[in-house]
Amino acid sequence: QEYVLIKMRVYDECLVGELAPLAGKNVFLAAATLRPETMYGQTNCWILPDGDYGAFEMANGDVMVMCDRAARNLSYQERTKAEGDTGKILSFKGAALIGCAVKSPLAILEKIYCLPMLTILMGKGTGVVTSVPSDSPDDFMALSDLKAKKALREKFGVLDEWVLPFDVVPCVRIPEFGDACAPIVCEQLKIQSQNDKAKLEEAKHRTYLKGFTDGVMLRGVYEGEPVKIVKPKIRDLMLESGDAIVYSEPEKQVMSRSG
Ligand code: ZZB
Repeated sequence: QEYVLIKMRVYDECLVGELAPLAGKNVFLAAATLRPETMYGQTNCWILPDGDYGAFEMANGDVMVMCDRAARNLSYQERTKAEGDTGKILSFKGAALIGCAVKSPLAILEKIYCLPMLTILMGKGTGVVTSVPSDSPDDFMALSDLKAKKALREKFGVLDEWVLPFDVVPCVRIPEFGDACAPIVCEQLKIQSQNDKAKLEEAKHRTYLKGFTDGVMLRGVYEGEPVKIVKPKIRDLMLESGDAIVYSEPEKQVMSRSG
């Protein structure tokens, strides 16, 4: 599987507390995505609060945050100083990242926050997931849960201002669903929460392929153009600017929740 790793720049003022050893460095959260064309619609970043994460120094001096397994993979993709050496400089639980503010490439919103998502799989991607609630049913439901449930926010120390002001940012039009397919499909299927696994799977089926085959860009330099034509161009744009890198993962990597 080949992902695009989006480099979400952590605002310097967030490098405090457990993250203080990273102060003064260029720190990025590395989010693995298959939908680079939806990056305009990012509203937050998802983290598993009790997941194991680390900060890794790359060959170019950037520090990237992800799970160990992803860093190990990158260390064999010529991204670290020495092959097989992840360059780990700090270990922490996901909880340390909640509330961290980032500037993410292409995002219309200047500042978005790290929030808890309980369904993140640590055996896939980097364990850092960028959130596009306009086009991803999982993201839409996880954000809706946090907005609706004060107790959930309190449980994870999430401040209202990190969540309540954030609404979907449409970025792809699908004729059948309008300018934001995820809320529409979640409504159609009467999905209740981020834990409604079977229905969310169905929602993903209904939207994933159509976003590619029928989607039209609503944002950016390719506004008005079909997703199926410009998706690779938007990916290349981010790779060329250095805002993203390619990340490959062995197909049969053992799935574990521990990373
Ligand atoms: C932005 C985005 C916009 C995504 C969208 C999806 C959608 P797949 O096909 O199952 O491999 N993701 C990445 N890593 C994880 C993880 N560890 N745990 C949970 N979710 C993860 O799914 C790849 C997508 O799953 C990635 O692409 C990422 O979210 C998420 F409009 O990034 B995506 C209908 C889906 N739409």
